[in-house]
Amino acid sequence: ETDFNQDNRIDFNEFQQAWKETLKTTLKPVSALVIVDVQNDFISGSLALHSCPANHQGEEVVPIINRVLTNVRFDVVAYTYDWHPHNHISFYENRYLRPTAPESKINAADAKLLDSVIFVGPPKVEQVLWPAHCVQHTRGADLHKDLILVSNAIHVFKGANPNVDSYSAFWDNMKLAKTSLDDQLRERNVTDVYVVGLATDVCVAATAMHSIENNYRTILIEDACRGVDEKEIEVKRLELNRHGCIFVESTVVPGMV
Ligand code: VGL
Ligand code: ZN
Repeated sequence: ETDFNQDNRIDFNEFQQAWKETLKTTLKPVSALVIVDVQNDFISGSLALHSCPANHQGEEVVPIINRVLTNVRFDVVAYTYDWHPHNHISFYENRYLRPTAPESKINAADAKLLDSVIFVGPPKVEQVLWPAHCVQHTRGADLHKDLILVSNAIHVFKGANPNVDSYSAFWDNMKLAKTSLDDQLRERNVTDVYVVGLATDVCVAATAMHSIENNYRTILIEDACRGVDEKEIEVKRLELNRHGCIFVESTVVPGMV
């Protein structure tokens, strides 16, 4: 039994081409800071009031992200927005709007806040029921007022489909639709993606995972994130680590003083 297989040998030119690509990113990395969902509802609004993300400490990420933004010369900055219509599937308040699938352990009508329910669809999806949050064009969906906004940034809006949630800023939870983030990063030749924001174990983790899947060198700046659940944060940390995500404190990011 051998791994060597005549038919699977890579062509020498292909090999050389692959190395050229590797060398390009090794010698000249292009960095992007992706700032995930630093919106009022996750800091002082509906989710924070239900002691959901951030353990009420979501606002602590703002000065840290600002420090990173002002000290580190990122080639690209992207802001993501949770951006839901009022009838969104993730809202606890909307649990009567859709029929529960027979295999769901909990009927949506009997569900408690943060329970997970399977809806019939289409598409059939398992969904955690969050308090209504980040409704499009409301104050709760605005970025925190103290967060520095840089010009020429990318702005990505996700979760606009009423029937499918989107934790990641790259794909929705069912991978039915891609946002523009990957194309926009690629257009700018980004190789390295630094992820910060809210919530560590939900949208930050999902975004970091898809960043790795899209072959970006992915770095999560831990002190610039806050999460919902300590256990879940650890689970996601191990999973991301296993897939090659790098975890750092903001103080060691090149350029930080
Ligand atoms: C998020 C819960 C629901 C997040 C978004 O941004 O982490 N969490 N929607
Ligand atoms: Zn949401």
